[in-house]
Amino acid sequence: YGVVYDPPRTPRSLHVRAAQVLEGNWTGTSTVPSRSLYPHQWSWDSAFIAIGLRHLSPLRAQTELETLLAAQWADGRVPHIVFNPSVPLDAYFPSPDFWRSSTAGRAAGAPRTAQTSGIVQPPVHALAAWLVHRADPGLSRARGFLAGVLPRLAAWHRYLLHRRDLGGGGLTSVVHPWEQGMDNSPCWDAPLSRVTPAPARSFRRADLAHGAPEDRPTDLDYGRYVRLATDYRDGRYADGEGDFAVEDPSFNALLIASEHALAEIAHELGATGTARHARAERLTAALVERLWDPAAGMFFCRDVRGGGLIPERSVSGLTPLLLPGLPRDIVAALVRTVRGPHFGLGDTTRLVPSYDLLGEAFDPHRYWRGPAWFNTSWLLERGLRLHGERQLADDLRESVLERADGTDFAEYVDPYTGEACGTTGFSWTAALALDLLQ
Ligand code: 9WN
Repeated sequence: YGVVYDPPRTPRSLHVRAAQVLEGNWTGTSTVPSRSLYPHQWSWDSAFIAIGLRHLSPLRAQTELETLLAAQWADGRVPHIVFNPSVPLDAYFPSPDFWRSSTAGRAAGAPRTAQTSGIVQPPVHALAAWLVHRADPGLSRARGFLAGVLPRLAAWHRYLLHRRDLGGGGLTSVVHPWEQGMDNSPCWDAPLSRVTPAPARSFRRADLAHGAPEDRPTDLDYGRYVRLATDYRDGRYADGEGDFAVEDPSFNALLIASEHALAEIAHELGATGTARHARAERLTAALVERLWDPAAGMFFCRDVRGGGLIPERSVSGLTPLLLPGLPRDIVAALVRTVRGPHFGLGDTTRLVPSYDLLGEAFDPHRYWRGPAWFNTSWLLERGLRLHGERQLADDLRESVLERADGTDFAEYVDPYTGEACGTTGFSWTAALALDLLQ
């Protein structure tokens, strides 16, 4: 007696630490991907973040999406970055003075006050909005959340399907590697080789102050990114003229999944949603027709300017597994491919590598040229579960949680060793771990 009861300290749970990452990265109206490397709001990050945030605060999750959509351009595009005006210009490159959205973007209807980039990112937003709604339908209805976002999401999809059908086959094209979200994927090497890089001295990278150069894209890649973005800006962000146009399987699959979600949203608001489901099915057929490669057992990108499929195996070509309307033989082939030697899931790897383990350009540390990312594993986990591959999905879920935990929510990891790469305290890693914990 006389002893004060003082229980041994237990390590803080994964749930609590994930919540702390998201709390620390919250600005009051949205969440930055990383305080150091990415100090603004990013489009597809916010969608993934909202999917996790809904388990902590449905209100914050709704606000995250509303903040992003408030910066939508009048032509329907949702910008890939919404800049935080209180962050110094040199904290991230390219900064608002590069994009000049409120002047160069005027013809395309950029907002007058908010500063944004002029390119887009994958349309995960309608899927996120639907999942966020379902986390707390009462709050969502009371705030008119879905009724508020539906017109914006519909305009966003319209922009992609009409202004960005550059190949003429019904699919959407990306006009910059940053749009697709996997910046330096080897899929872009061939189409990028036709782009004359901007001189290295004409810009100053900010990312190298926070990330190891061997984990980031090269200076040559950056020269080409800058050239493409400069040309797009100088053309007043009009679509259809640039040197780079690629139909990407992951970008289009996310659009299709979001189109299905938009049908659910419309249905919830009293419409039938049938036409949107039908459109999603037509897009799925176009995806198979234009991008499926039976010999490889996966989807490839199509180089719209160069005129053919790009024979590089990237995780992007597996992502369509998340689609409900995919033919059974294609589902079976994708499952074989993800377990086979090129991706090694459950064999040599525990999270899905971003690129072909046997590919010439494979590098286990360099960004999207091999490392495993948490958002792509989350998407594949959903796809495997949807198509009845329960054991594979369970194992992948376990690995995502274990690596998120063991790396302090790394941005990405070495696909063989699971070692952390890039930054830590990365928002979508924390958010998607939270989602899988439920
Ligand atoms: C350029 C924010 C973004 C992600 C992308 C990822 C990376 C930016 C960069 O970071 O891209 O948009 O500066 O490298 O590739 O997927 O959205 O997390």
